Amino acid sequence: MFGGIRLDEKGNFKTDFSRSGNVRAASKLTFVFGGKCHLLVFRLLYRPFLYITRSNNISTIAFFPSRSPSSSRISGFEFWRMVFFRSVSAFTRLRSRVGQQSSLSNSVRWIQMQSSTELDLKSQLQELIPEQQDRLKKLKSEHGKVQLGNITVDMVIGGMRGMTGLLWETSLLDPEEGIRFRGLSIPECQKVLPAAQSGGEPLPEGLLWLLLTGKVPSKEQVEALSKDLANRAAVPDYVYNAIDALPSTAHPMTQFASGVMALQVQSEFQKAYENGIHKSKFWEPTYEDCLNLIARVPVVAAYVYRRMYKNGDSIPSDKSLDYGANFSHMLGFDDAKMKELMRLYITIHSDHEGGNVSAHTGHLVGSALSDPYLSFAAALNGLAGPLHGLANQEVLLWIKSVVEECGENISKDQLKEYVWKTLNSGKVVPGYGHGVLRKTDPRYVCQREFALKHLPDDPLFQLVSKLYEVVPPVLTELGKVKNPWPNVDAHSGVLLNHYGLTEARYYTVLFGVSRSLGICSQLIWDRALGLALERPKSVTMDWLDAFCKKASSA
Ligand code: NMX
Ligand code: MLT
Repeated sequence: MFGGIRLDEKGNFKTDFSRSGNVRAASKLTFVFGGKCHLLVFRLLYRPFLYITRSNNISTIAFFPSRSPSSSRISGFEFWRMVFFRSVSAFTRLRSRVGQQSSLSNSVRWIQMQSSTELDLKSQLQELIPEQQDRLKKLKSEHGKVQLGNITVDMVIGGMRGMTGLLWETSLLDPEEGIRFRGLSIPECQKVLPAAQSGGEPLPEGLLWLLLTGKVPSKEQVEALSKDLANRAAVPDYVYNAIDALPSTAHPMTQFASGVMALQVQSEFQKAYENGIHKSKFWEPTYEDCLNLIARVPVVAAYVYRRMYKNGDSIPSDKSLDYGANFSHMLGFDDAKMKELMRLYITIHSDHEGGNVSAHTGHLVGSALSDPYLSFAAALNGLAGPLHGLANQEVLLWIKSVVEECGENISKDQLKEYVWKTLNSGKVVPGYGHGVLRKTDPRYVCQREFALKHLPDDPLFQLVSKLYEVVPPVLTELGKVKNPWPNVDAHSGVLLNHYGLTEARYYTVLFGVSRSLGICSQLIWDRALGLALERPKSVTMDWLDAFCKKASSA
C-alpha cells in the first residue's frame, strides 16, 4: 500500500493515495495513522525522510525518495546525503522552536512553522510559486464552472456586499470570527510570530513573511528580513521636494499619497516592462518594488508627520531597530511601550482580505499592470475616505468632542444622548459597524487588551469602554445597522493619544503604512499567479428594469 498523509484543520491525519499534486505517489511508503498524532515525536523520528507541502490549512506529507515536489528519482548516495543534512537542520530547528513555541497545541499550525531555514524571502517565494501556479491551473481546469452563488439586484446596487468575486490569498475574513492571516487568527499570531521581547507583540516583519509565504518564520528569518528592509529604506530627495510642494496644511493622507507617487520614479517593474520582460517573470520586479515600497513608506510617513507637527525637524532612521520600533523612533516616540504598540498596530492593520476599499483598489489598479507604487497610491486614496481608514481620525475627534461638551466623567445616559444626537444629525457613529463583520472586531479586542495591560486608568480609554456598552444597543435600536459592534478604528486613537501621538488627522497615515504589507504581498502573488485584468460587467437601471420584468413574466 502506497500513500501520503494529509492533515486537516483539526489536526487529524488522513491517508491520501492520489497521485495528484506535486508529491510523487510512487515514492511514498506505507503509512497508516488513526486520529491525532504527537507531531513533535513524529517529526523527530521521521523528518529526515519526509517531504511536506502545505496549501491553506492542508498539509501533505510524503516519504522519500523524492528530491523536491516536482523532481525525478535520485541516487542512493544523494538520498543518504540528503537524509544527513535534513537530520541536522531538523534538529537545529526543533531546538530553536521548542523554547519559542512550546505552548502550541494545533498540529497543523506546528507544521506550518516548519518552513525552510532559508533566510532569503525571495528564494522561499521562488520555491513556492510553481506549486501555487499548478494549484490554480488545476482549480481552473477541474472546477472552473462551479457556481459560487447568485447575484441579486440588491448586491448590484448595494456595493456588491456578499458577492464573492475576488481571489485574495493572504488573509480571509469570517463575519463572526474576524480576520485570519494565512489561516492564523490575531491571538495565534501573537503566540507564534517572533517578537522583539519575550511575550511581546509580534514583529510586523514576521507577519509580512507569513503573508507572503503562508509560513511562520523563525526569529532568524525575521531578523534577515528586518535588515533587508532597513537596507532598502533610502528615499530620494525629490520625494521630499514633492511633499514640500504642498502646503503644510494639506491633509496628511494627501501628503503621504503624493510621496508614494513620487517614489514611483524608481519602479523596477516599470523599467522591466519597458525593457520587454516576459510575463512569467513579472513577479520578480514586483517583489523588488513591493519590498522597497514597504521599506520606504515609514520614512515618507514620518517625514510628513515631522513636517506638519514638529517644524520639519526630521529624525533619521535607526537601522539597528526593527521595522515598527524604527517607525516609532522616526516619528519621535522612543518609549518602549509605544514601540510595542506600533508593532501591534502595524501587524493588525496590515490586511483584511481583498474586498475592503483599499485592498480592492490596490488589486484593481495592479490588475492593469500598473506598478506597485501606482497601485498602492490608489489604495491609499481609498483608505482616506471616512467610511474606511479615515474613521480612525473621526473616532478620536468625535471622542474629544464628547469630552469637550460633557467632560471626561460623562454618565452612560449622557453618552447615549450624545450618540443619538450624532445619529439624528445625519452622521454615522465612527468606529462602529462593518461591511462584513457581524461581531466585535478582534482587532478592537486585542487593542482593548493592550489598553487593559498598559493604560487601564487612561480617561479616554475608560470613555471608549463606556462607549462599548452604550453604542451597540443604540445602533440596534436604530433598526437598520447590520453590525452594531465596534471595529478596529474605535480603539486605535486612544492608544496613540496616550503615548503622545495626539494629532488625529495623522492617524490614517499609520493605517496606510501598515496596509502596505498586505496589499503588496498580494500584488506579488497577483503577478506570480498571472491573475487577470479586473473588469466586471456593469448595467444601467433601464437594463435592470428590463431584466427583472422579463424574469418575473417567465
Ligand atoms: N452609525 C450610523 N449608521 C450606521 C452605522 C454607524 N456606525 N453603521 C451602519 N450604519 C447605517 C448605514 O449608514 C446604512 O444606513 P442607510 O441605509 O441609511 O444608508 C445602514 O446602517 C445599513 O448599513 P450596514 O449594512 O450595516 O453597513 P454597510 O456595510 O453599508 O457599511 C460601514 C459599513 C463601516 C461603512 C458602516 O458601518 C459605517 O459607516 N460605520 C462608521 C464608519 C466606520 O467606522 N468605518 C470604518 C470601517 C472599518 N475600516 O477601518 O475601514
Ligand atoms: C479594513 O480593515 O479594511 C476595514 O475593516 C474595512 C473592511 O474590511 O471592509
